[in-house]
Amino acid sequence: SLPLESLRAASDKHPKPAHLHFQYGTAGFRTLGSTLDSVTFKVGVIAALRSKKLDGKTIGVMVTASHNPEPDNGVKLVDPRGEMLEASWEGYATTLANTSSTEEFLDALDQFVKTLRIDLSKPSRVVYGRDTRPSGPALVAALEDGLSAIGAEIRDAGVTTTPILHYLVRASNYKGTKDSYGEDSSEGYYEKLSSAFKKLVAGKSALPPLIVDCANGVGAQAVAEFSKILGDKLKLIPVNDDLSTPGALNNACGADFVKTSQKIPPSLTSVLKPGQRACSLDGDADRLIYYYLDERGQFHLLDGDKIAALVAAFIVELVKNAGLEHEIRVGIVQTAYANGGSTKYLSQRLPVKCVATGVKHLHHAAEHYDIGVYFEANGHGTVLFSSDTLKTLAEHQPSTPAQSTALGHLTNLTQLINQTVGDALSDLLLVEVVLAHKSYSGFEWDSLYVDLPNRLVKVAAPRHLFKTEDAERRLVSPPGLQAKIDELVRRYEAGRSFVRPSGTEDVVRVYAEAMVRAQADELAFRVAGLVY
Ligand code: 16G
Ligand code: ZN
Repeated sequence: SLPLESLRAASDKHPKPAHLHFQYGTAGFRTLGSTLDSVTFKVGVIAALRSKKLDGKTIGVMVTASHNPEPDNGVKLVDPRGEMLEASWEGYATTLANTSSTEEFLDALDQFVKTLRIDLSKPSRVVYGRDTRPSGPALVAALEDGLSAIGAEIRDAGVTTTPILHYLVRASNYKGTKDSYGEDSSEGYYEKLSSAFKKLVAGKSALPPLIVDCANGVGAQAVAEFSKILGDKLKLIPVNDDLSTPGALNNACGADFVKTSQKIPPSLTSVLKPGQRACSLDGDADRLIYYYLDERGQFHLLDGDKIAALVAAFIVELVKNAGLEHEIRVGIVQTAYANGGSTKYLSQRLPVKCVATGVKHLHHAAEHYDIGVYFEANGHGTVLFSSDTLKTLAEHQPSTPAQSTALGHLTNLTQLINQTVGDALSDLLLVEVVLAHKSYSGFEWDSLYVDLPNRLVKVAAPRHLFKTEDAERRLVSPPGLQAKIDELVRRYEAGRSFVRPSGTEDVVRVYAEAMVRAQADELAFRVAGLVY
């Protein structure tokens, strides 16, 4: 049965703030760090129970608020294969997080254990990490209180990137099996990716150095590690790698800043030369955005859509060169935010599916392809290889040296790519591999297709009134609003617009694109006017 005494004592130390409602959303629980103590404690208990439910498999917990402001924080659970928490548990987590007293929490917990028939005699194992936020250590202490109240076997991964935490979960659960994911340590992660990278660029001439904006977050740590191991193979120049100045995290830098404001971080003004590639990570290093300035100093964004196009084209070419185009079907998954230019370019070459925002939706849809490439426009994404594909790659007998080379590259890509979740560092190495193979600069990469001008605005409207269908591309409620949007959109050349409630903030988002800049802006503001 549940260790009620230790749970009661621990729960008393972590009372829920009255009047606050918590919701396990697309990115776990996420809000002001100073309000998350009780939630994080309860997540510790839930993580341990999830592990017991899954026969002692290792569960991950990451404390981070990613690209959000430094005072925010968040906590999310990672399932045994390194994936997002199973959807049905999001609701249980929300219910438990909102219990308002220790007695209520213990009752709900007891009910929960009974309903799900959790065998409490099973072991529980949990690995956890946090980003660099100042509120992190106290939240981790609360998490540890929850874990030890149940008696979980714990492992502290310390300050680490979100994708490394996902890697550790997968590596620890598949250790010593035929599905082994690499050595179960952060060193194992760096080693696995670096050695795949070195094999993939062997014989290629080294690219010019790459500027990496680390968002003043934990990504700086990973960039430093890769720089050490990769040496001359890839020269990384870290900027915004200050982990000690309060308030610096994600402030006027990082992937979200660049994508949203469509300009370079001010801190790069004196560093970035025309034509030079640069990229930005976000605060927990699971998003990546590239860009460059042309000779006229004009900014060119190479976002998640451009990364998807670059990577998918390269993989399709390798599959063909390996003589496997009939065995392996490559497909793309996007969201409504994908630029119309990218969707057009990709659909002429590959099957493309559109799903609702949020990594779990993209990830699951990508699993339906033999090789599934998914990226959100915001720079979060990865590539999944199905287990049949891995088998095909291992067993295929190439009939020419060219086939053998392509097959080798594909196999190395399966090692380079972090298939558990989007990973800024793994994606960075992947992009650099493709650029080296194609001898592309940012300019050639950018020329794959032309982005339609677009605008994203937030509207402070009551988001619970907004319901969508068709992968968030159409509103079903409030009634009548979609017809008005359709009516407006018709008046713009290449016009497209949609409205959806945010899953992470208390706002409604409006996206619009059109053939020319002024029209995209106008359409966005007029649709926003309808919403308000
Ligand atoms: C979270 C999601 C991201 C999504 C964003 C949308 C994960 C790990 N992250 O950051 O995929 O694009 O939320 O936010 O799922 P929104 O609903 O506020 O627009
Ligand atoms: Zn992130």
